Amino acid sequence: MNYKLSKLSTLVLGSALTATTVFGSGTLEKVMKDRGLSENDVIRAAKTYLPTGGRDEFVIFSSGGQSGQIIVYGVPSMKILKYIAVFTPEPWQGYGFDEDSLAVLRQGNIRGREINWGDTHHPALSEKDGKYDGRWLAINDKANPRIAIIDLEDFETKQITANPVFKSAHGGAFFTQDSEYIIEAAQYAAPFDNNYHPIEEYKETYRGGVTMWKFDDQKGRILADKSYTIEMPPYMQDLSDAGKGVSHGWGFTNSFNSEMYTGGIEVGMPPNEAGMSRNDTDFLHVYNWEKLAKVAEDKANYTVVNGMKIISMETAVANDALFLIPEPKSPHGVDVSPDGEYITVCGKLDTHASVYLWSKIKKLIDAKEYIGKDPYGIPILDMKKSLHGQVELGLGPLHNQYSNVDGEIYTSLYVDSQIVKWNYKTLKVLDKENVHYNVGHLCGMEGKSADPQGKYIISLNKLAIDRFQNVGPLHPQNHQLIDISGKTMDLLYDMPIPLGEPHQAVAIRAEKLHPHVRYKMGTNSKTGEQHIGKTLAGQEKIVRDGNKVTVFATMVRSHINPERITVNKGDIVTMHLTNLERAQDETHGFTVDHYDVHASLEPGETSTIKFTADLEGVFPYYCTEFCSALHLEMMGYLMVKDPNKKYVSAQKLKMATMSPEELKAEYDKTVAVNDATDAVIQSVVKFLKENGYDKHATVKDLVTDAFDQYGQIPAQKKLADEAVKTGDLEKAILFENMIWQLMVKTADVGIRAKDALVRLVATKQTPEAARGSRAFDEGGCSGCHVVGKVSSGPDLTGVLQRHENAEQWVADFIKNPEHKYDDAYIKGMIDYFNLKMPNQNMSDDEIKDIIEYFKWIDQNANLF
Ligand code: CUK
Ligand code: CUA
Repeated sequence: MNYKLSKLSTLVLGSALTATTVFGSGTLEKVMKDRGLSENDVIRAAKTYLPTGGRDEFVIFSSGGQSGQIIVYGVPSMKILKYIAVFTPEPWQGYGFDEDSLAVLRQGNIRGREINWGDTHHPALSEKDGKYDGRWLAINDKANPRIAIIDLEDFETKQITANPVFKSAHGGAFFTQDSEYIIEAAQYAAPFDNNYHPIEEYKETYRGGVTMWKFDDQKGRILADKSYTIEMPPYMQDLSDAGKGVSHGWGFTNSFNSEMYTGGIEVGMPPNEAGMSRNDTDFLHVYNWEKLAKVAEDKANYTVVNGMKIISMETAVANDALFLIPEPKSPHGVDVSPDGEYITVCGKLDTHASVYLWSKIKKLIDAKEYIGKDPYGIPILDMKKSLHGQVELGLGPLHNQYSNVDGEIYTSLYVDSQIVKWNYKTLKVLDKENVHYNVGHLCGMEGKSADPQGKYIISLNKLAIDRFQNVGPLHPQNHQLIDISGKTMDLLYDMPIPLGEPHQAVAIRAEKLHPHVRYKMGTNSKTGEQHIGKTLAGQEKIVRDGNKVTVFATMVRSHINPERITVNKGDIVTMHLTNLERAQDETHGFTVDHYDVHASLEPGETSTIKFTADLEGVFPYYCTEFCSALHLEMMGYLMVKDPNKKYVSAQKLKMATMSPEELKAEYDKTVAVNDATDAVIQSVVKFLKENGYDKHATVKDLVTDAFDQYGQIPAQKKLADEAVKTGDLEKAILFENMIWQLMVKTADVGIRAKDALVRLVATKQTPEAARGSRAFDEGGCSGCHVVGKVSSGPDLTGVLQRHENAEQWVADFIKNPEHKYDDAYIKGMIDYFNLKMPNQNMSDDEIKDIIEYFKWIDQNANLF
């Protein structure tokens, strides 16, 4: 048989079922002993282990800290799934290296300057009724006050919005309970305008603030012109949270440096850290954003600075929409309970958590009962009268998360390196767990939504110290997974995070996410609209307009069209690239060597790269994703000529050519291989149809992909036949080869579909049958017997029907074949195959299992 074909037949016939490994008894004990694992280790491993092909229950979106990106991983397996490019160029995704993603990245320019990184802290998931709806993800950049929006349909960044009045921002991003707004609080107070103001005028000209970004939750975009900023005193606003349920419509932001200390060690003043933490208390800011949104509709109520509507403190106060409540000094986290009634504030420098009660706060506000006003005229509410109570937790409490148990809350202790579980209603501490080391945020499963899921808490540790292989002075971060389903917490898993310092992470149930696997043909993934460069097969072209060259190109396994582009030195080259694939995961990457461009084109996507061809020479361009067996051939040349130079042609080499007879023989052979390959494909198609492939969505998708490839064959066949007509067999052979390529791709996907279908429709193997299958393979039986096929030995399908008292007969034969060599039936077999069944020294148990395996084969005989 022809090599190409026999290889394919093996694939088709031999890959339908893969043997399941069955470990003997005692294996687990041996592994535990060899690896020094305790029983607890093994239980923890089992709690987090995700078998190949399995899916996690939760998906985590972690901030990427100074990497400016987002990290996506699964829980409980802690398998990293993706880094989403947000504020920083990321070549694998083409982000920042093609024109369309650059357009998104450049939305984040500040005062006309390109910024190519971010300090991401707080990711947030969009909400409906305070519950995650799985549609949009937002994240802030603390260093360059910006908010980015990621679409969870394709996990791509769609928008970056710069805050035009803040100079840094920390208390974002936080969605309000119906995703009406995204909260972004400033951090380091600074003038709203872009002018110089002496630090001596800090109290007069420096300001804090909270920006309420209006969000269109249908389109998933921030509407800057419908957003507004609440001017706040130059206390350093820190974290925020949106009210929900009973406190919906309100926002909470805490602060430090209500001392308004401005340092100056260089002029002999005590340092910032001393002056900024002198007072016993700072202020929790409480504001009615719902009311202020209405206030901001009237021009008389706001001023505009750098294009941003500003509601002054005075206006906010006049509308009874801004209040301060003392909170223990230098707090960090503020977290609203799932029902919106309890607001927990943790102070880094205080050992207590303070639980405020919304109904108490509201009562004081309604009664206008104030204990005074701050220097800016903002009413101050009494701390004691606002508090539900305080609990001593330990050193350095920072952040909180909720679980599914009523009243249960988890708080990180930065200094103690512990997680404490306590009850914010009864104010009782319930349990503590050590973590390694210095934990910042916690991530509960939907743990800050109105519907926390419990089960796990992730501890986002700041230091890893001795937990991992030393990789130099810059250590990875450490995310530790903790099981909270029991009475006490149990630390399950350490995951090193090798990308930036993540601050907060948010978790969502995996089933709430519905990302797609391909784009509508010709989509600009950054806008969701049809791309101006959309190019279908047959529409490829190169358009010249002066020194502007525009290329409309397509990519499909395994070629780039066009394959040659010649331009003059200095030409500005724009290439629109469309990935024509419909097949899942068939991404093509594209680069032109030396020109610092790269695009990642997912199935159906169109993207544009642009460069000035200012280097003379020959530049290969190629597909950067290993997309098929002929991926290396997926290339072309950009040729850049200097129009002012004269090029002398080199002499042509004379190459030996084939005789017409040889060409004809080669052509015939190629066609014969294609016919035989097609027969194999048809057999797979028949199998798929007979077994109702279209009833199974995953299989159906694969078959669609396969036919996408197959459907391209007639066009190639036409070209081949035309070449034969004109007598150009050389060309005809190349087109026939192209057909073979398409057939292999079809078969490749077709076989995957067949495998998937067999797995779906076959009955489940009993443990005995699975062990038998393993014994059959390992004992060497499969060397001569192929199930469903006559090979060097007979097909064993139906072997249990072929003899009287067959189970016993077969068992005896395996145990002791020599005794039956003279049996008439066996004699015939020996003659036919010219082979004697050897004694494989199977144990009685193995033989029993093999019989069970044969029974399973017979149950599924139609599938082989
Ligand atoms: S922050 Cu870093 S640990 Cu920016 Cu929310 Cu607290
Ligand atoms: Cu396309 Cu490699």
